[in-house]
Amino acid sequence: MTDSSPRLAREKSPPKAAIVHLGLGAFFRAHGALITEDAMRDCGRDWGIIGVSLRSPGIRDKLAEQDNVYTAVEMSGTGRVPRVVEALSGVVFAPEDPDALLLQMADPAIKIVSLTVTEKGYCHIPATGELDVSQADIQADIKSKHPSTAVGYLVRALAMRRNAGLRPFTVLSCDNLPNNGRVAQNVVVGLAACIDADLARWIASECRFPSTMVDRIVPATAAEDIDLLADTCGHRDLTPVFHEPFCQWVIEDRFVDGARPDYGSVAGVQMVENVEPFELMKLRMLNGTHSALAYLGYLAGCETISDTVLEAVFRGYLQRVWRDEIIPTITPPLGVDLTAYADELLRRYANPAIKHRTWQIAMDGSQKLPQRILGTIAECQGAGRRCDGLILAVAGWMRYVGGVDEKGKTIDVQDPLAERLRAVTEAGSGPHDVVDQLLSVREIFSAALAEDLKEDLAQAYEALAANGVRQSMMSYIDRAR
Ligand code: CS2
Repeated sequence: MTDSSPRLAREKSPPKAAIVHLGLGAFFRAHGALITEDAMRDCGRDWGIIGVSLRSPGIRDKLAEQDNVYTAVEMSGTGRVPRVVEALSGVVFAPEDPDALLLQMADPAIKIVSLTVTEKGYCHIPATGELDVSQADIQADIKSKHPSTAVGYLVRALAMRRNAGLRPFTVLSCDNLPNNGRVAQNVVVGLAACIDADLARWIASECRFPSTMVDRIVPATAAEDIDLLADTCGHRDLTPVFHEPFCQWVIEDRFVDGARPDYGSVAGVQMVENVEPFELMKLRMLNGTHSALAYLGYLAGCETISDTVLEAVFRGYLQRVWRDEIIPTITPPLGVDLTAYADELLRRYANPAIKHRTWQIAMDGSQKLPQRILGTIAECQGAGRRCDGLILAVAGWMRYVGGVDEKGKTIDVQDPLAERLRAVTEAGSGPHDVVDQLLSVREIFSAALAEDLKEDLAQAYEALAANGVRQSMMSYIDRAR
């Protein structure tokens, strides 16, 4: 990037804010923000977004230098299509001034607070979907009026609205969790109940928490892409986002007083009564195989998802896992052909312009495995069907959290439970013991599933250690013909 390139600048005046979005990462900036901007264009009303970063000031600082606009670049085999996004009305780094953010959230002009805070941002117990009150951050948010968690901000802002006699906002979860609206409701009402029972009752009856299914592949932005963009577009953008062409957002149409942008007018968006069939399909077929490819691919030395599916063995593995293990557990949403959906996923994974690192997807496996893979395994086993492909993926995760890849190189394992998982692995005396120890982590595996899985998992784990990823996949493919 040359410093002489002109700085990116806003062309129109910023829209008036009606949405606060918590978690201003690349995903939201390449998905919800774009869709909201399209909806604003169609309905001619202001649904500007105040983007909130909860953890670091970096994005706020960069966006401040360019009037809070940024470039979203669609990447495909045929080229790059840049678009400047002007949907942000403002950007806030929450810890710097929690009171100011709460005041904004309590402003009657705000109708929606949306969230992309990742699985762990809900501070819930994955197995039950309820608030984990034992977490230190949640304990702190019960006591302090200056929250640190997204859940804390939601509760304190809703309390302010109630005290001022205002209507609540809609809480719109956009994270990859089954029933994400329900989980959001559980944790918000759960925290409110620890503070004020009347507030909890008011939120439960007046607030709305629609579930949504979000889908677009958006890798973390890499430094070299930023340079390339400056060369292609001629303007300097400190924080662009790069995404695939595919975009889907399925939203339950339950908003407080019906107040929402005309999302339904935007291509790729569906307003529905019940999002569950879409969520299940996407979490199991896309995110489940993404995680499988992340662990197995990383161990085998593949840097990105597109690198994995360049190899016939990974493609063969994927196709069998979809056909024999995942699809049989899913009731498709009306009109959707799951085999065609799988074919399209494979094409999306193969997009050579998207550099989605296996390491990035491998993060936070303890929070992801249950809804992405373990539910499918439990259902297969319940129906008496084998699911050796998914078991191999879990064994891959177990090898991954052990912290050493197939070439003996150390892995930087990022997971809220990383230390515990590593300690458990190191204390294990031999493969069977390691598998047993990891299966005893109850946040991830139920006792019943652990019991059902232990023999097959130990075998898969040993095979991975002895023969490596590719050979193990090959044997699986041979058995599944
Ligand atoms: C990925 C998702 O990082 C991950 O865990 O599986 O971010 C995935 O790219 C999106 O859900 C696609 O919609």
